[in-house]
Amino acid sequence: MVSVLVVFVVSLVWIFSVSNDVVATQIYTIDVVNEYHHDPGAFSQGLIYAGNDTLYESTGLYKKSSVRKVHLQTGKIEVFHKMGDSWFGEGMTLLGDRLFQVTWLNKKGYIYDQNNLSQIGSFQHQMKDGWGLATDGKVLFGSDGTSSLYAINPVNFEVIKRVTVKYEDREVHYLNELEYINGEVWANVWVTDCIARISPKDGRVLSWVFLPQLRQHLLTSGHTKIDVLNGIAWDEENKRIFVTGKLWPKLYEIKLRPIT
Ligand code: DDQ
Ligand code: CA
Repeated sequence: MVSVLVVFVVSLVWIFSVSNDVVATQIYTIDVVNEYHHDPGAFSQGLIYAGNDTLYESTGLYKKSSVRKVHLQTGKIEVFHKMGDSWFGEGMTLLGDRLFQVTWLNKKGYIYDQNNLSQIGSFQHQMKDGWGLATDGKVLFGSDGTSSLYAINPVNFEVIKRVTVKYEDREVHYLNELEYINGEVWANVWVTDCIARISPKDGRVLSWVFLPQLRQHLLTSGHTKIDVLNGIAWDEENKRIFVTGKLWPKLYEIKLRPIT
């Protein structure tokens, strides 16, 4: 009788801890700390913070794609590189002193000098398409609009590793702009107001950031031409997170606040 009771209690504790694990996925909302001007003509596809109040941004759309060096406080474009009319700029990251950028449907990427944005190289990659790029300082992380997250060798551009991104047991598709933050890869999920915080080791979504208020506020204040949330940048030194969107007139510094 006593042993039956012990088994029962142990099972209950076990079930509770397991189910608790499932509901314990942290969900964050955000608070806006600062807002800055952002070029409303920038169809943002890649965003990086490089220190010294300097952002780099890659923009898309045929005939309009570009790479920019932007002053954070003013939103002023300090250096502008226009891409060829037939290219659609996508994710971009800074590794060493070079910017690596992918394009949408061509499996082709470009390498730029971070100072003058002159094109100093190009590469072919093995992802389905080019969507997001980020780096941990060693490898490139890439997304291609599927649920795959790739680790890519920055010298020969071969895929070192591919994980399927999953929240619990469901695949998370449409992974877009990326940022590497404290061992995690953060990803904008295309056409949602959500950022997935992913373990690059196994693709597990560790937590979610929900931030619909930014796009909604822009819409209700009359900015009806805006597109989706896209663009995450991380200032490692000052622990600042920046986000923006495609054709958004603002770029925001945000802080996360847990709501679960
Ligand atoms: N992507 O950034 C999510 C990868 C692609 C966005 C494409 C938006 C549509 C633009 C129209 C393209 C005309 C072919
Ligand atoms: Ca980024």
